[in-house]
Amino acid sequence: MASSEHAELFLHPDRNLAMELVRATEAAAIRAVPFIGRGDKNAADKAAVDAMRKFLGTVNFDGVVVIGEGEKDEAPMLYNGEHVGNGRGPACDIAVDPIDGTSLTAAGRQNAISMIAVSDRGSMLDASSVFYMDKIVAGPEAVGVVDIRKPIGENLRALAKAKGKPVDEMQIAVLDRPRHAQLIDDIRAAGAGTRLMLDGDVAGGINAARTGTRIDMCVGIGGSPEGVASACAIKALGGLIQGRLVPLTDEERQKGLDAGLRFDHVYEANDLVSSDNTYFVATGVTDGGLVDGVRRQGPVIRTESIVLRGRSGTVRRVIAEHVAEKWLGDFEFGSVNG
Ligand code: VTB
Repeated sequence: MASSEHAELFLHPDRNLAMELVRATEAAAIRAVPFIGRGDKNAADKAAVDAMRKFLGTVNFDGVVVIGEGEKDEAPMLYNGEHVGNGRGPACDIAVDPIDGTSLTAAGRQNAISMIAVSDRGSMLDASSVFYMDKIVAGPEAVGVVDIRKPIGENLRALAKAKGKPVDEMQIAVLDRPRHAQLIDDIRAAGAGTRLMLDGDVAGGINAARTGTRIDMCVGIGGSPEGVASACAIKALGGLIQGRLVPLTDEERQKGLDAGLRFDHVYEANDLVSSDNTYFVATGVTDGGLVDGVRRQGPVIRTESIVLRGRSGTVRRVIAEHVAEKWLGDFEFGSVNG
């Protein structure tokens, strides 16, 4: 290999990275299993964080956590700014959510995932000073057709037309929150159906952008970190994502302004993640519309993951069978069956 090629390989994440990172989301999902339906979301999160960090340490890359478990003082691991990976290899930004849906996991509900998003160093928006982002996510047909500045009814009709289906067949994912009462009314008044989510708008957005799913669009106010992580996936899928930051207090607004964030701005995919070299990996913790949850099948523990790579647009579904015995030492897998 020519030395410039060699240098290039180490400057940017290469093709193997996502396939290696899937081991970290698999490990986090497996370790979260004993906590499914046990009512303790912090314990579930801690188990997943520990496992993810351990596996990340074995991967050849030099990652900086842009979106993690929070500030260093409150988060002992995977805090914003922490270096992860073994330090050898491409310099990356990384967004981690060892469990998106800790409450879902603790309650034993569907749709909890473990996820990692990666892009070239310096390319992810650090929106951590403003918690909420109003988002709209849809598939490739929506690009140039749907716009977050327009009323939802107009967007629905435009997307239905672009997809060649009647509006009454459109299904829109929205987080089930009181703040979305008007939005939900407007979607239904326009003739479409809602798919209300308890949590997990990253998975909702990916399902909206992929072909062959039941969701056509994902809208509403969710976490801004989730918006940036979703953008890595949506870029790989060629879909549409737009976001507007929603400060709740004057203090948060000021913190956002100090961090260089804007409130009069529609953040497009490229504003959320400026690189096209993105990766997104998610493993199911509990069963969901995106991926199946972890399940025990006799001597194996089965995981299902989705692996997206921006440069090629490839979507991989990775089913892994882990030797249960190797994982069972530290905890009782109990009656886990998905
Ligand atoms: C969403 C959802 C997440 O945070 O982003 C949400 O996708 C936003 O906050 O799973 P609220 O719960 O306050 O609405 C989560 O629920 C948790 O990170």
